Amino acid sequence: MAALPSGAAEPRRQSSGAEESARLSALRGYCVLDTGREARFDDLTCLASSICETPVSLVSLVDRERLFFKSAHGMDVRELPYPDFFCGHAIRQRDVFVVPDAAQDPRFANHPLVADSPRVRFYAGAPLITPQDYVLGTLCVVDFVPRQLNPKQLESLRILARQVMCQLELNLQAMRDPLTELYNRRQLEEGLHREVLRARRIGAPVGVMAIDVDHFKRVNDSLGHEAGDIALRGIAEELALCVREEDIACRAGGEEFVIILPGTGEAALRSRAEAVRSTIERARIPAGDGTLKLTVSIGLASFPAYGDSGPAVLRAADVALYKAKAAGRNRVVICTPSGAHDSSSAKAA
Ligand code: GH3
Ligand code: MG
Ligand code: MG
Repeated sequence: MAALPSGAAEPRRQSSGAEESARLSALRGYCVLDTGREARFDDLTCLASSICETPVSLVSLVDRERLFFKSAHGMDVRELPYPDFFCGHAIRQRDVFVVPDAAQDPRFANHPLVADSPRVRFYAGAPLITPQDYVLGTLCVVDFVPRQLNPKQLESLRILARQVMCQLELNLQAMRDPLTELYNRRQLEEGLHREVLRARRIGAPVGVMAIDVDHFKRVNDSLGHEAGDIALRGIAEELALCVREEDIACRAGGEEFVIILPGTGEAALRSRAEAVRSTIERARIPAGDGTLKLTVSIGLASFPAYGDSGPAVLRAADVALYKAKAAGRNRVVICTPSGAHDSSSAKAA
């Protein structure tokens, strides 16, 4: 017997595949999955447990095939392979989702965590709603006896969920380059480090593209710095169109960009890079009052073939980029692990 608190908004309609994939993409954009514990989130779950008088409180993010807990108060758990458990239902609501007694609720009574140890009985989860209206997960409280929250506790849970969302937003701002809204240099280094660790664990490759706009100084010199900024934004928009959900597109600095491609080995990396190069070559990049034709040079490298750490792979991609410039620009170069190079997709500049 599930119950919404009185005054709760109507449940959101079941999300379509496209909506769910946009939601997952938004969740990945916050770069919080698989990150470690942080006191500012732990403080909020501690407060939620204390105010709601429950032994457990979690910041739960609903990923494609799991729940990832950014913070877990009162329970030593990092993730659960049950995306459709309580939190999976809670993210389809606009208000707190309450299950007073899971053992009496046909949706949850047979779930292993309800039927067996730890015999969860009570759940209340406030949705974590982004400014773009995606629900990433919940701030939830859990108990092992049936119960309810009083109106003050419900309101406190809503407020604390908004505070969790504020922390996630602050993270996002600290990760983004303000001009292009791509990830910044710091996130490039942290993201690459994280992806290399993950790839090492699962035995997968990580591809890296180092991208530099050709003769960009001429844009500033002829049209002015402001038009140059507009052109950089236009290039970033074109790059963003070339990336998949799991890729990390960054502005490394100036007119240099890096795309991290988890799970992408050499052959796929070459063809993805060639697609980026030709996308930019074909695009009309806005600048000043008109548009510009610009090109990029791209250096490629991948983990583990070209380096055994994030910085080593990035250095190898930079060496390849330097060679692409020296060979005439508007081309893709991948260095061989021994340092020789081949121009896989050379075009006359
Ligand atoms: P190359 O093909 O060798 O890369 O030539 P380039 O002119 O692109 O390279 P160079 O490194 O000489 O110049 C980079 C230019 O990018 C110089 C700098 O003014 C410009 N630039 C860097 N950051 C920004 C920015 O944030 N806004 C603008 N408008 N220009 C920038
Ligand atoms: Mg440069
Ligand atoms: Mg350049």
